[in-house]
Amino acid sequence: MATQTLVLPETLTSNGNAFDLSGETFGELRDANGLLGSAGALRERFAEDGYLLLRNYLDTEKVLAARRELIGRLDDIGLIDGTKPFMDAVFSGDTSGISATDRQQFARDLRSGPAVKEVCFTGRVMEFFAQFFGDEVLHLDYIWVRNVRRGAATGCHFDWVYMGRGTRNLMTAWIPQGDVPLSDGPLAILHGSHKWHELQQTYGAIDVDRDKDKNPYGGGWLTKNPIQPQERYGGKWLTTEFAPGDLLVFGMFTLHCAIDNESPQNRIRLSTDTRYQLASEPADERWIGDDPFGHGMM
Ligand SMILES: O=C(O)CCC(=O)C(=O)O
Repeated sequence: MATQTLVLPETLTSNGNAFDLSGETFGELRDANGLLGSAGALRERFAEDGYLLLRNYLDTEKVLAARRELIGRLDDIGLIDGTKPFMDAVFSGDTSGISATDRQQFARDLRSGPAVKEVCFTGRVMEFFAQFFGDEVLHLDYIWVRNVRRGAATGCHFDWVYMGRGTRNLMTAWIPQGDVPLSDGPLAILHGSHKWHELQQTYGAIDVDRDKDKNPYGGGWLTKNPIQPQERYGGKWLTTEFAPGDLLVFGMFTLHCAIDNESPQNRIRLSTDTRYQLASEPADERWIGDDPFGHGMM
């Protein structure tokens, strides 16, 4: 039985909008470690919850190597405060190196490091999806590296609006590349949202590239305000404090957002998100290849 261990602060926000932290509307993600080894039980839980959380599942050393690699790249352009422990990834406050750097090239450098690729595309993650899908797995090649400084957060969205040109049976792996305590802006999942068919047929039917300029959401996010979908449809926002080795998996129609990074130490939140499917099913070509362009190009 999952127990509630999360100690909540007075307020938590996403893009400045406060969550309702009362017990019926906010809680903690439950882990699915006890179901490992039974694909049927994992699929059943996923169908029920719209996500699976596996604690301490990935090779922690490899995750820490990926973290080191990412921080090294941020440090190369002056974003890391050298007076603080390197692995804390404390923001230097100096963004002059970013403006001088080609942002797209820098994002490419972040996602193409060997240690990050190893965590996302080999070993435990692939083993998990092989078990979950029960057949040969294809990973999309794009690694979305999030290096989120204080004050920033991802708005509420379905991943499908960005990568909906292949199978609907596509899964996201959100991997904390290091500790992500509540203060540093972890991901939150709106429990129950994967069953909201009306939202799938409205907002969920947009394609951010095809419907560029003419979708009512002005981009890929449903809203910046996590309360809004809850007021309309219900559901419970769930999050947790993540540690290196944790793996969070969810589907294309599970609404999620990030909590604002309010790190008192000014830590940069580091995570990756990547996608997996059955090799036999159609894949969204925008996310495949040596240097996939992702969305926003066609
Ligand atoms: O980490 C984030 O801020 C957003 C991640 C996300 O949207 C995803 O994993 O699909």
